Amino acid sequence: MERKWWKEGVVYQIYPRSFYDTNGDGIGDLKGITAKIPYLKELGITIIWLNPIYASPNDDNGYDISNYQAILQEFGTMEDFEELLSKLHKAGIKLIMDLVVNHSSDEHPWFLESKSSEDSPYREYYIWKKSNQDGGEPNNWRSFFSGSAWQLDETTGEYYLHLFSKKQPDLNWENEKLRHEIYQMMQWWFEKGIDGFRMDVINLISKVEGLPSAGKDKVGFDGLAWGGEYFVTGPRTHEYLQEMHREVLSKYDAMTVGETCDVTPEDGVLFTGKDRDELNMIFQFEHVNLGQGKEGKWTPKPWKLTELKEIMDKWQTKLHGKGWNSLYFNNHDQPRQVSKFGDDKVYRKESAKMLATYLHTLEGTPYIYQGEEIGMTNVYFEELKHYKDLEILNKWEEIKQTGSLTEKELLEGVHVNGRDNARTPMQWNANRHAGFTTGEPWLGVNPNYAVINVEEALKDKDSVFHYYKKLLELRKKHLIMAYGQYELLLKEDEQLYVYTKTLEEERWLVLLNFSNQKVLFERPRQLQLMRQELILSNYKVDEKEVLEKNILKPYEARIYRI
Ligand code: ISL
Ligand code: CA
Repeated sequence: MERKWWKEGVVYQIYPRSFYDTNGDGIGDLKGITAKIPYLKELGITIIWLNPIYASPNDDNGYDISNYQAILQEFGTMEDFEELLSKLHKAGIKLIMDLVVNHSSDEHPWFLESKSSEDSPYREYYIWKKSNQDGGEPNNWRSFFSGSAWQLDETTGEYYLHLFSKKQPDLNWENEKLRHEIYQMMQWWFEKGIDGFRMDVINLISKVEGLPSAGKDKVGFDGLAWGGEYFVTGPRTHEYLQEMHREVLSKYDAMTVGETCDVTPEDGVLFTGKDRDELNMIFQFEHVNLGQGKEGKWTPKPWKLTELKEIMDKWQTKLHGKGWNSLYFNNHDQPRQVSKFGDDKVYRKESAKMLATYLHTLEGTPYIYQGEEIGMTNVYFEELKHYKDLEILNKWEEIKQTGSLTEKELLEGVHVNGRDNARTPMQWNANRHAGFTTGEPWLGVNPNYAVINVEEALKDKDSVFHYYKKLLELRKKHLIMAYGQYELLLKEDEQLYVYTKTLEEERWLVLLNFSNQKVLFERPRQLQLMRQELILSNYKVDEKEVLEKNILKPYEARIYRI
């Protein structure tokens, strides 16, 4: 096992817009993060990942960048950033930034230049095409945010590609000049002292030459098609990442995590393999995409524990000794984990602790998304108009035209999977707007803040927060949590998730009840117990209770040394 700080650390993800507002404009800011360093320190995290804080027209909350080397005014100044970074480092916390370079904003000077004329030196910074023979879009690709992935620009009469919103034109990575501009910009941030990058949709940067239309069999209700085969982990992806590593990453003790959709563990080994010189780890999506129906996330359906086991087991075993996993259940794009994978009503605390026990005992680096550590839940706004996310709003426009879902059906889907579930303001206390702002918050707070908030969690010794704190302390003491090899038991069980962890002579057993019922655990015969020492549990357990036939309470979690 090769020890690394980014393997042993625990990452805390901050969505700055919703974290803490210090000037009453209803928008979280950098000073707000600095103010909360003592809180983060107490929790015990060692790395922070910040969602984009760069200059942006905010079509997609900062994922549309108009200046990669300036701070979004609403968030503060470059001085505020420098102060944050130096205070984090003083507190022993590292900082990784979001790198969004599959696309920029359409208001980036590169794009303004690029669209001005076919002869612009910046033309080749983006992906331009003439219309097809019928005068329509160059191909049939659907964008991630509904509608065609192409937008006609009047100035030159050509279309530009945007896999996301039309204000997020895709950068042309085929262009070496563009690539080197990006490497220089990354270097500039490293020289400022940051510790790494989370790379947005980094496996979309290489597109298949000619940008062919997807097959007729892929065309959907909107006449468009998912063109993933032509841009997901395209032909030059690994070449670009190796070049980036050579030019920039290899010069720093950097942490990198790539956001990669539609990847297999085999891809995972290619992206994160020790000798590949690409990335340290990736975010894969298979487990968070569980339970999607005919219109994907908008039409949720039940998922089974055996499906989750199959996915996670595959990633755990196939990357062991070869690559490295990142461990997460939620982030700024996903519903709250306790709502999706646990129970956000009766067993909110129990299931939040159980899920934490799971993620923090798998092999890999765990990520905590802000508010997860106090068990924040999905928000169930009563009308679509209360949501702000363009993914939701674009889908709403789309269904008005296609009629593929009713408004009520869409609202139900949004309640389960909408991205704003994760983006409601952090709940600090029971005061107005959860203590997030003295003004009007940019997105409504979750009405449950009177019960679920940081102040409450700090007071209650039995809170989700204090359980996370214990887990993080344990992780600092016991290398087996990060590095131990995972082995699944009771593969077919639909309620219990049981596995062992092994590191040299050390062996742990993790017992998790993923259901809201009492479940009988019968010790599998192949599981030998040399000893039985309870390390952590989310209910009171009689330490003398012998592991043989035991009743596990709803969402119970136990870790034993055996
Ligand atoms: O959120 C999703 C599910 O509908 C994804 O499709 C998501 O858009 C995808 O994972 C890419 O996410 C990243 O890039 C987007 C940005 O909107 C997301 O917030 C970001 O995490 C475009 O930059
Ligand atoms: Ca503010």
